Formats: sequence, C-alpha cells, structure tokens
Amino acid sequence: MKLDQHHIDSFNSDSHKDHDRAFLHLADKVPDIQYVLQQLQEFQVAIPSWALGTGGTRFGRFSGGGEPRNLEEKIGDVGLLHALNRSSGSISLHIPWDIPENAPAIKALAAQHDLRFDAVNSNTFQDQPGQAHSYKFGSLHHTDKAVRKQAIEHNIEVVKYGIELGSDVLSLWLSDGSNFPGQLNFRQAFQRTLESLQEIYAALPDDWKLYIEYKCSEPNFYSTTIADWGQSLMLANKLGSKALTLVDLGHHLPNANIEQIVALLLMEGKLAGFHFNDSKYGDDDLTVGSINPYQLFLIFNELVEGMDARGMRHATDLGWMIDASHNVKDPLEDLLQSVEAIMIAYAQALLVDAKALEAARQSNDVVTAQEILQEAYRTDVRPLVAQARLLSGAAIQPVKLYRSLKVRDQLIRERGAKTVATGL
Ligand code: LRH
Ligand code: MN
Ligand code: MN
Repeated sequence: MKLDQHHIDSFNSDSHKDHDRAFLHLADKVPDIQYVLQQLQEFQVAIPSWALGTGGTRFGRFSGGGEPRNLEEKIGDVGLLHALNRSSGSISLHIPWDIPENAPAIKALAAQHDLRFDAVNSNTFQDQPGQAHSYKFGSLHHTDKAVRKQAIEHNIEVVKYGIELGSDVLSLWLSDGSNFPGQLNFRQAFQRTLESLQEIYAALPDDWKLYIEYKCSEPNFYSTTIADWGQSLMLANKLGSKALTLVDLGHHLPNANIEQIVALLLMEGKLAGFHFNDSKYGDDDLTVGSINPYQLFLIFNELVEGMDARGMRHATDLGWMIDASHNVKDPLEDLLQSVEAIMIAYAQALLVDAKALEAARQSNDVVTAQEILQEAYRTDVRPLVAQARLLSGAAIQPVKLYRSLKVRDQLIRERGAKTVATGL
C-alpha cells in the first residue's frame, strides 16, 4: 500500500488551527527559528529492516499480522513511515535476513519511495542453513582459521551487496565472547579479531566506512571481545581512518555516562553514529526516549555542540539509525514514536543557549549551567517538530494519521494475519 499526498494534506488541514496556535506561541521564543526548522527538515533517521516485524523474546513471539514477507514489502513499510514523517528516508539492511537478490530492482523500488540504503549489516552471530562452519564459539575471534575466513568472506560479500545498492557503510557487530572464566585468552581473541578486521578493512572501497559496534554482554555473559567503546576505539585506531566506533545506546553497563563517551569519540573524529533505542536493564531495544528521554537530550546536546565545533553537518556527517523493536507494539507505530523521540531530543538540543552555557561553565556557575540545559529540555518542542514535518509535506501527527487510515488493517488484508518478518 502507498499513502496519497492528499490523505496527508486533508488530515493536516483538519489539525491546522490547533497546530498553528501552538507553533506560533513557541516560535516567538525561539531566536533562530528558520535555522532550527531547516535543521529538523534535513535530519533523517535510518530504519532497520529487522524491526518491521513484531520483535521476539526468547520466550515467545506474538505476530501482530500484516508483517512484511520479503524485502520488497519491508521497503514498502519504510516508504509508509517516510511518507508519514519525511524523516525516515533510508533503510538499513541486515544480511542474510534480507538479501537483495536483484539489486537494481530493489534500488529502483526504494527510489520510488524516496528511500536510499543506509549501512549494510553483517551477521556472524547465527548459523545459516548450509553453512560450512559454526559460529557457536565466535566468528572473527575464533580459534579456528577456517571459521574466521568464513566470517571475513561473509562481511566482504555484504559490502558487495552494499555497493550494488549505493550504500557506503559496513556496520559490524560481533557476538564473540565467552560465557565462563577461563574459556578465552582475551589477548589472543582481541588480536585475532583485529587481524580479521584488517582483512575486511582491506576489501572496503576507499569511500566506505566501517562501523564497529560494541556491546558489554549478551549473548555471552562473562566477556565480550568488543565489549566497550575503548575496545572498539582501539580497533578503529589500529585499522585506520575508515573505521569508526558505533554507539548503540543499549549496549552499556547500567548508568554509563553515554553523553561523555559520545563527546570524546566526536572529539577524536572517531564517532560513527548511533543505534538509537532505550533500555532500563540491558539491551532492551525499547522505543527511543521511552525510558530516559533526558539522557537522549544530553547526548544530542553533546552532538550539536561537538559537531558545530568541528564544522560538521548534523544531518549527514554521522550515521543515524534506529535499532529498536518490540514484542507488544505495532512495529510501524513503534518506529514512528522512536523517530519522533529523536527529533524532539534534537530540537531541544538546538534550543540550548550554547554561548550562555559556556560562559556559565567558565565562571563555574553550576546552577546557571543546569538551568540552561533544563530550560531547553523542558520546552515542549513538539509543535516545532510538527511544523518541520508540515513544511516537508508530512503529517502533523503521524501516529494519529496512521491509525485513522487503518494502515495495519490494510496491510493485514494485503499480506495476511499470520505473516512473520525476518529479523530479531
Ligand atoms: C546487537 C545489535 C546489533 C545487531 C542488531 C540486530 O544487540 O544491536 O546492532 O546487528 O542488534
Ligand atoms: Mn545495535
Ligand atoms: Mn543490540
């Protein structure tokens, strides 16, 4: 199914009056409103192809129906999201969950929805049917050279698919690690990982990037071979300028100061970008901003300040991706909420009076520094984000329109009530 612009326009004209009042009230207080609106309109967040079905837990999976049955239908779903918010203009593929067999046709279909291909992700954390060697004891860090070779070749194959689709990033996450003390020689495992990554890096085109994602635990619960930002950064530094550290918000030990990590990686020119999600306990993959929106704002505050200091373009100079999926929500509604939460945190960060904050820091005026941050955070910027959407031809209230058009019912009619999308 495809959304007609007239659906969006007529929905918007119904909600126009209330929105205009709220927006004008806010616009009065924002010094550089045109700049903020323009930044918001440019900002795009990639949608993961693996989050378009209802997510599972290891205890069960409850399909909501109408889930995309193939890559074409996944592109259709992301097209719907992008039509609703004009902020989801790309899709990130996980291979082999999604294999673009006929890349030119897939690329053309994406273009029809105004979508491009973001980072391509490799998967060496599961065994695939017919695979020669098992990843039970890891992939790039494996003690057996044949397993490492298989994992290296898979990554190179993923890059080939990415080239055909017009992507320019390989995003790599390893589940490699150990479950029990004594199982692994940490130093050797790290060294083998580096050597494997060097082979992948050598196969990367010059204009490509390699994003190295870290994660403190799961599925290994004693050690992870790339466990934290320091270990990812060590690898990225040894590999070269194309290798960068990817921050997935759910991959830290509890209470980690992620905004500080982000600030320093950015300072070093080694921040790849993000997998956005939220969490309370571990890698919960909950809707962005649903648990700790203040942390998300603080991260964006570091990003805006740090990117401005380095002359970087917010929309294009880092990788912005969602990595969240849930087992009780309609995945499309969940993703609309996630994108909205990101836009809100970004808009709030754009409102921070950076000069006054720096002055407060210089004079050690702690109270004023806190007031400045919280002034921005406590501003209800939703009308600002909605105005940016309106200017881009998107819906003022995407979830409301999605519901009023009964999109899920239509998808169930088209695809069936029992379809299951590939992914987590
Ligand atoms: C690992 C992870 C990584 C994978 C995705 C499916 O927890 O965050 O990004 O590729 O989940
Ligand atoms: Mn991730
Ligand atoms: Mn994760």
